[in-house]
Amino acid sequence: MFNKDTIAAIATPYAESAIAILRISGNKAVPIVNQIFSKDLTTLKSHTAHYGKIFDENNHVIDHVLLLFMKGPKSYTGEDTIEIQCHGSTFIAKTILQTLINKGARLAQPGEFTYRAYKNNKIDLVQAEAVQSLISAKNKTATKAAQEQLEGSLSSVITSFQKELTDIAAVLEAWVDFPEEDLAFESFTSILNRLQKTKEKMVYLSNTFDEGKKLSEGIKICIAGPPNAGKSTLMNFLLQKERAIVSDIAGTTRDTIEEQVHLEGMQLNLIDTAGIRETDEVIEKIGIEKTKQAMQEADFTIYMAEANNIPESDILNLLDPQKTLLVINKIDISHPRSIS
Ligand SMILES: Nc1nc2c(ncn2[C@@H]2O[C@H](COP(=O)(O)OP(=O)(O)OP(=O)(O)O)[C@@H](O)[C@H]2O)c(=O)[nH]1
Ligand SMILES: [Mg+2]
Repeated sequence: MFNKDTIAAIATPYAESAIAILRISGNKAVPIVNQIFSKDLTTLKSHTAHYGKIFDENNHVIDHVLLLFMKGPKSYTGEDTIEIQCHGSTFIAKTILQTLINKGARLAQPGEFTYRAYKNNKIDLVQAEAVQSLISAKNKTATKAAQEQLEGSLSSVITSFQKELTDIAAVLEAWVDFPEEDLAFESFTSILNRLQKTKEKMVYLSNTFDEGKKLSEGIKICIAGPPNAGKSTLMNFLLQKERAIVSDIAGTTRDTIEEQVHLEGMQLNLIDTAGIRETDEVIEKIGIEKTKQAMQEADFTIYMAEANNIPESDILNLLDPQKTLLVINKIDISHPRSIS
């Protein structure tokens, strides 16, 4: 149930840092903070920053802080909200939090500030989800997508579906309730068309889910192929560092190696794998099994082969053409045969 307690929490990670930020939200935020801050908050203008001291219960200074005051409803949660920026010692932040709790605040649950923003109609559920995506965004593209969602782009599409379906339901109900009236304001075909169009738009939107997931988690690209093809060389080149061991001994890479690289804002999760070949060697066999699994799980596979040793077409035919790029390597020392 939505609680009207005044809540408080440390908003920054619990670790030593330059500053730490505490947040307090609720209708008692001002009276609670007023008991421990060196300035009278009731005289301060909303959306202003103030330098001052925070005291403990024995009137000893805990820290010199910067305090931001945002009067509700013009705040993130829609309630009176105060942010306290103190020095980033975990002891200082914890002591201020404990003092706030002793003065009447309650420790916030995880996500409770955003929950209050939702309950107070500051954001809808889709935007609340975007806040989490924005916090966990690891690259430029994912950040942009989360920001757009937070600004309401996805919410407005979902609202338009809701509106269209409510309109259609109203027409259908009118037909059912007043069959004798012969309500001819919309034909049956036109209603079917509208439903069909809305369905198509919904399917299109739900198909973008995978795309969104790739944006936030990155695209998994597996580099696979026969031993000695140059897979690890390619991996190192893309990473611009000597991450994987390269040698002319076939079977050098035994285990899968995963590393990330960013390309124009997109995160690529590159996986170098053990070369695929028939072998009785136990460890290499396990590595090859892992290669096959990595290929299955990957969004895309770069299948690399040597120009003078291109696998037979029955092997190549096993590759999924939709998500495989065949790369012929070592053309400097050979001439590729034609691939059927
Ligand atoms: N001539 C030539 N040699 C290359 C090229 N690319 C890689 N090599 C060499 O080929 C050998 C094998 O390269 P790796 O990158 O270790 O091959 P791999 O596919 O990872 O091999 P495994 O880990 O054993 O499966 C190394 O000696 C590389 O220097 C290329 O384009 N031309
Ligand atoms: Mg290798």
